Amino acid sequence: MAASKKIIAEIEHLRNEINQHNYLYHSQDDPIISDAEFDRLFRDLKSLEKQYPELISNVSPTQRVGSTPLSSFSQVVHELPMLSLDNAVGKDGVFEFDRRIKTRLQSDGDIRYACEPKIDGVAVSLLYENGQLTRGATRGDGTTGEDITQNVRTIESIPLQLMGQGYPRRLEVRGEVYFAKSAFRKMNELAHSRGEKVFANPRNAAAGTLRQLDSKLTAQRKLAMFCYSVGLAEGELPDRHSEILARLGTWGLRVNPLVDVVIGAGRLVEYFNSIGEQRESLDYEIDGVVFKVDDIGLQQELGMLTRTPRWAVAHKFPAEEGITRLNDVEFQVGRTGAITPVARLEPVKVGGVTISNATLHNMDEIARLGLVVGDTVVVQRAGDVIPKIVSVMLEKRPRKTRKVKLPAACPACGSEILRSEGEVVVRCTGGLSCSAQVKESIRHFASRLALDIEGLGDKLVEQLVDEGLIENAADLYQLTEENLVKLERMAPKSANNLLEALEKSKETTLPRLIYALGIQEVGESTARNLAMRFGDLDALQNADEELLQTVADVGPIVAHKIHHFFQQKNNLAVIDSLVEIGLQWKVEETTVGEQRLNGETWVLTGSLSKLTRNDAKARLQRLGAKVSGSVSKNTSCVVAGEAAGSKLTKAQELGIKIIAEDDLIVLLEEYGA
Ligand code: D41
Repeated sequence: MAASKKIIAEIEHLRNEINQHNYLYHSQDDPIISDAEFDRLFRDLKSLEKQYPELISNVSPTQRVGSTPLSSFSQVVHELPMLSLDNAVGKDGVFEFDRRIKTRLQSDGDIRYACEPKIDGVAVSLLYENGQLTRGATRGDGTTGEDITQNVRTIESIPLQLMGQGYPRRLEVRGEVYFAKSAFRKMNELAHSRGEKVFANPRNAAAGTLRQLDSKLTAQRKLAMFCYSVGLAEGELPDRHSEILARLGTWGLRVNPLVDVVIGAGRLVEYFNSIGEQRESLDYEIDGVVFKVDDIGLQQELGMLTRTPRWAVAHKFPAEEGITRLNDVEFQVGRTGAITPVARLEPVKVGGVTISNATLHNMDEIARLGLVVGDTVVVQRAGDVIPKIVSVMLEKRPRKTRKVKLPAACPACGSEILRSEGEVVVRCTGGLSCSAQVKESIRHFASRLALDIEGLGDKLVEQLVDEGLIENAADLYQLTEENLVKLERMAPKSANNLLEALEKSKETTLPRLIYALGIQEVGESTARNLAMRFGDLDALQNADEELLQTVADVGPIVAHKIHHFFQQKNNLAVIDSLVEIGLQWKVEETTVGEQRLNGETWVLTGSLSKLTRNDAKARLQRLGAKVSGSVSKNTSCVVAGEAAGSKLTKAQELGIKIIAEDDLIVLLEEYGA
C-alpha cells in the first residue's frame, strides 16, 4: 500500500517528537514525559515504518540499533587536523599561560576565557551534512582516525539529525565520548557475574566499545558524548567559543552544563578549584579542566604551534598515582572464604592520602602484573575505591626478590584451600569453622546497609569471636550485659548501648535481611529485587534455580549460589534462631516506601562534613531522586554544605527549597536510605 500524505506527515511528526524527547532526556537531563510514554511513541513509529518500509530513513530514531558487523574500520583523514592540548602545570602554569597570551596580544586587559571540565574519554569527530550525521571518526593521531560511523550512530546523546535551523551546510563537531561511571559499574558487575572480562576503567571501556566491529554490541552499552569544539564549518557561526557551544546545544548536540566563562587568570584558578570539588559527584570521569580564549578573533590572532593551539590549555588534577615499594603480600580471608592477596606497601602519598595497602584481587592478577616482593610499583587511587597496583617498574627490580606464593592452608584456620573450576578465586574450605569467615560474615550482618547495628565495630566482633562468645550472627542476640562487661575496654554504658542497638535491629526490612545473610554475589540491589519478587523469606528459600532466574540481575551463577545457600543446614539454623529471638521484617513498605523521592531532582553543593558526597548521592538515588550538578527551575531541593557558592545563590533566587546537611541526614534516616 502506498503511503498517503497523512501517513508521511504522521511519521515525520513521530520522529520529531521522539528526537525532541530523546534530546531532553539524554542531553538536557530533563525529560518531560515518562519512559512508558516515550516507549509508546517509539512503538507507534516502528509499526508505521514496518507497514511502509520505503519510508524508513537513515536518520529515523529507530535506526540506532547497530548494523551488520564490519571486518575492519576504514581510515578517515581529518580535513582539519584534530589538535592536542598543551598542559599548564600548577597554579603558576595557569598564570604563565595567561601572561603568554597577553604578551602575544600586546594587551594588558583581562582576557575572557571559556572554561570546561576535561572529560576523560575518547576524542571523536562527527560530520553533519545538511543537518544529517554522515560520519563519525576517532581522533587517531590527529591527522588520520578510524571510521566509527556505525558505532556513534548508536549513542543516544548524538543526534542523527540536527534540530532547529541555521546550522552550517557542512559541520564537523568534536567532543569526547565517555562511559558514565554508573553505567560502567553496572556493566562490570554484570560481566563479572557472567564470568566475562571486566574493563579496568570507564575510559578503556569507552575506547573498547567504540572500536567494536559489531555495532549491535556497541548499542547495548550506554556511551554518551559531550561536544567541545567545531572543526570544519561551511556556514556562519558566532564569534565566541562559548556562544558556539551554546549554539551547538540549540541544534540538539550535548554540551557539558559546567562550561563557564570567566575573566582574568585568578578566575581560572577558582574555576579549577570549584570543578575539583564537584569531581567525585559527577557521573563521568574528568582529569582536569580546559581553558580556551573565548574570542574567536583572538584565537586566530594567537594561532597555533605544531600540534597545539596557543589559545587553549589543559590544567589537570594532581596525579592520583604514586610510586612505592612492595614490602610484602599477605592473604586475607573474606566473608565467603575467598582468599585475597593484599599488598603491603611502603607508605606513599597519593592525591593527598597516605596509602600503605593495595588490593591485588587474586593470584591471576599477580601473575598478570608479574609482581614479586621487593618490586617498585605504580599505585593508583580512584576516588573512594581501594587503591590498586597498576604496574611494575621492571627497570627498578632489585637483585633480591621473593616470589608471591599462595599459602598451602587457610591463614586463619588452617583448613584446606581450593580453587573451584572456572573461578579465579581461591577459597578456604573451613566454612563456619573458619574464624576469619565467621568474623567477616558477622561484620557484614551488622553493617550499615544490612541490619545496621550501631556500635558493633570490627574490633568488637573480633573480640567476641575470639573469646568464644559468638559463633554466628544469631548469637549476637544472646549477649548479656554480664558477659559484655567482661570484655576489655567495655564499660557498662557501652554494653547497654550495644544491647539497645541489637534490640532496635530486630525490626528490619526484608531486603536488608536478605542482604545481611551474606549470600555470595547477592549485593544490596539484588537483595532488593529478590525481596520484591518473592515477598517473603519462605518463598525465597523454596525457590528453585529456574524461578530465581526470573529476577532482574539474577543469572545462572547467582541463582545457583542463592539456591546452594539455602540448602546449607547451618545457614537455615541461623535463620531459624533469628526468627526465634524475635527478628521481624516488613515486606511491603520497604519495597514501595523506599522510593520516597521518586521524580525529584536534588542538588548537593558546598562541602559536606558528615557524609561523603558519594554516600549522600547514592542514598538519595536509592530513594528514587535524581542528583544533578546544576540548579534549575526543575530542582526540587538543594542541600547546602559549608561554603556553598553560586548554586546556593541561584537556588535562593529561584525560590527553591534549601536544607542543611543535618536535615538531609535526618531525612535519609527517616526514609530508611
Ligand atoms: O573534555 C575534553 N577532553 C576536551 C578535549 C575539551 N573540553 N576541550 C578540548 N579542546 C581541544 C582543542 C582546544 C584543541 C579544540 C579537548 C581537546 N582539544 C582534545 N582532546 C583530545 C585531544 C585534544
